[in-house]
Amino acid sequence: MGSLGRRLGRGPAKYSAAALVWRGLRGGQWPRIWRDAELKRSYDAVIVGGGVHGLATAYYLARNHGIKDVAVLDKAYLGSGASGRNTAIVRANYLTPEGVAFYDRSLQLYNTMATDLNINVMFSERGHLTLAHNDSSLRTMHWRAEVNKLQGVDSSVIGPDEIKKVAPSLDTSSHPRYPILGALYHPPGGIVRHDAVVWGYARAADCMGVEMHQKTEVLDILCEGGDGTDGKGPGGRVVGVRTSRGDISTPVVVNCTAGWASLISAMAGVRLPITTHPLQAAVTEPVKVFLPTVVVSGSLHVYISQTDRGELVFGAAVDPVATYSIRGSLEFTEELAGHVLELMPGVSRMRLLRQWSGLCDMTPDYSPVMGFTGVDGFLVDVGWGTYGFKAAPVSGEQMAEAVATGRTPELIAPFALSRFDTGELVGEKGAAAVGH
Ligand code: PYC
Repeated sequence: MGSLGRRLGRGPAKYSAAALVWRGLRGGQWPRIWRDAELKRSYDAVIVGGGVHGLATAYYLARNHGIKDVAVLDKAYLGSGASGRNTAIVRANYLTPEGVAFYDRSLQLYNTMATDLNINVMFSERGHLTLAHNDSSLRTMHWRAEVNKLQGVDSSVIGPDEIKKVAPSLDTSSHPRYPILGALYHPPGGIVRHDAVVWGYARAADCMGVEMHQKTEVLDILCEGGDGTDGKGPGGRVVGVRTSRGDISTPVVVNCTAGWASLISAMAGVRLPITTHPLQAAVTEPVKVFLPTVVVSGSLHVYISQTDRGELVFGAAVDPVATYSIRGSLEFTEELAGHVLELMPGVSRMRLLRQWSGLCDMTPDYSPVMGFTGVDGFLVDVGWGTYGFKAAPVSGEQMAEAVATGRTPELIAPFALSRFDTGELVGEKGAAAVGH
């Protein structure tokens, strides 16, 4: 294990393998993995949202562009939003060429993340099966497979016999109400330990001088020159941020929030075409590992993976109403259990241990909104629906490039906010994990 501290020039021995073993054996005195810095009154850039997107943006600003006078602000704790609530699935088998190229770059970055950040993110490239239960979804799977292959991404449609070999616990017989007719098989897909990604980016950014400020709520974005009230809106420029701990001056604010993306953007006078819905998930008790791949069923609105510890992790579609409430519901559990048992009757005696939910910002075309806005210095990396975790590395890399160069990188150009004016949408509904 190389020393991140040595490479990044701070605390040389702090993260070496020898130091970790020594501390483990002595049983105590673990150092903080990021500093608790004083909040300054000015920064070169402020990032709102201390989840994987905000932290990755800060990391790449410092690492790729030498921009280190950066504050990441979060009203709660790092990873407290969608970063710590998602089901940790990664894949690049999207439907549009723009989506495939973008998520493929993210998978490449996930592949080298453990070495880049010197942390075991438990990346498990175990393959990803999207089941088709009717002719129209089978047709979409073929469509996705062809788009993927053209872009060099490994995906193909397989039939029930091969599905049975990949995931023996699935009922591939003709008995179920919705028999499995085929699947899109995507070997490079898998799962990653989401908390480790948060900690890895935070630690690495901290080592380069970025500051993370938790429990620091953004109350307003301060602008000048715009045509709205308080100098906000089109034609304006960012001059600072009002926080629960005082005002900060800065020429650049990047909105990397999920759940509150439209509220934060409205503070700069920028309107987003987003509605916010909760998404519920659940986990079982651990059992011996039997599910070697990720399984998704669009028609049954469910995705399933098994952690290395043996728990089954389940997710579903977003709740049908727009709300900021993240209460769990019995309807979700009932429906989930019914659908899972239809796919895998053998798990009927497993017990659900926990369920939780998080907020998803849905856009009309099921693609994110990234890049510059009509307000100079105000950038957005938002609208991640139910697929934000898998995009964090590439989003951070590309948003950092946009901030540093003042230009929109090619990979994120299709996701500009202006597409909702021009009508050039990037329709990814057919590849959003489950039907919405
Ligand atoms: O888009 O792969 C996906 C996904 C998994 C869980 C929620 N969305």
